[in-house]
Amino acid sequence: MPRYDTYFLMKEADVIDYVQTKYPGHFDKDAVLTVKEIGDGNLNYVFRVVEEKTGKSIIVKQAGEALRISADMKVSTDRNRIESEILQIQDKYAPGLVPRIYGYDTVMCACAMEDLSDHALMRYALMRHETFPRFAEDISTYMVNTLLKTTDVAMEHKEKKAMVKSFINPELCEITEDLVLTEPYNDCNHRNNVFPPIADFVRRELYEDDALKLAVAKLKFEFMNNAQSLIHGDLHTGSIFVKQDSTRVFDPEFAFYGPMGYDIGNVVANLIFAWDNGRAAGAEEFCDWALKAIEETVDLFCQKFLKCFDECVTDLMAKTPGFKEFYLDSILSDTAAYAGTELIRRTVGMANVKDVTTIADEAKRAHAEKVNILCGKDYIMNRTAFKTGADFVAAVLRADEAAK
Ligand code: SR1
Ligand code: MG
Repeated sequence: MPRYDTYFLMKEADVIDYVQTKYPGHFDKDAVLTVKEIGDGNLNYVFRVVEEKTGKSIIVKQAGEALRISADMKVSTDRNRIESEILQIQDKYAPGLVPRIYGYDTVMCACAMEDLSDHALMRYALMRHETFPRFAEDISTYMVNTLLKTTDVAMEHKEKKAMVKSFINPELCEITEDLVLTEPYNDCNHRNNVFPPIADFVRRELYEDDALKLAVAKLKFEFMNNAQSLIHGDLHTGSIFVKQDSTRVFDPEFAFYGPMGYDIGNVVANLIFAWDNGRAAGAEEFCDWALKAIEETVDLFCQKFLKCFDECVTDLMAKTPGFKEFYLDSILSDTAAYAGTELIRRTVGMANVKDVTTIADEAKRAHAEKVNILCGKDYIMNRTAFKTGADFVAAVLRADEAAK
């Protein structure tokens, strides 16, 4: 029997023994267990272990040395430690909005966590045009609590710097620097996935737009240098589980100290992908909900941010009248800009989203992709103009008209 003192990539057949060895007591030692690999992301392996008789279950998530999306891409397995530690921190700041971590193993680069199989992966639920009335309320609470409370505004500054050090995540950040903030504008690594019917549009609107490239170059260096708060780093709808009365954010392996607008912008952009899908299917009620969810997410974030700022501000200078409004303004401007980079990179970059790629009708998919690119450019080039949820929604509708 392996003693798990040397790393190896587990197969389904290894996982029951692993769970019984590493987490004794979670199941009876003679429990009859089944295991299935259910991972759906680009990077890791996710195993669900279930005891049918009692309904008890556990998730084991293991980081492989090569990424699932591409065997050529190798990334440090330390991402599993980062993810486990961050989920434990976030459970304190945003209780009930992240999965519980039972433990993690730095040798096997695997963590065990609460099974949320009673929830649905948000991206797939949205592709079925299901709506979630609690979503804006929950995600705005999650973002205010995990983002504002990890800044220098709220934290003791030396403690915050120790967190910056502990969660430095150079390899995963490099993926974002390349896939989100470089390649969509030049295809320098020849791995963009451009939908052939819009190839000329992409060349004209992205590869040949020097003003856009300059704006994105500034955003790239803002991403790399603004250690503002402990961000999730990949807050798309494939990192969120939902059911009607619950929202849980998981998979923060891209987390590091960066600009909080990156997370908020990712949520906005991924709701737009859901809207694209609903629009192509003629699901009008769903589309209205998606736009409302964008509006409410931004507006609730602003309201809760201002309240939370007063409750948790510790820095004397940050208490200066006018500072919190200035700070929120800069976050909204970053939110717009990074919503723009997410819209563009998921449309033309290496890692696309199924909401859009599964639109079967070629003309409708081309339209959706043009909307994403035009809306993304508007968010980036006019970033300081987006102050309310309604401003964010208006840009989607403008792009929809312009793409016709
Ligand atoms: C190589 S990983 C591709 C993408 O998947 C992750 O979820 C991140 O979004 C990353 O950019
Ligand atoms: Mg992920």
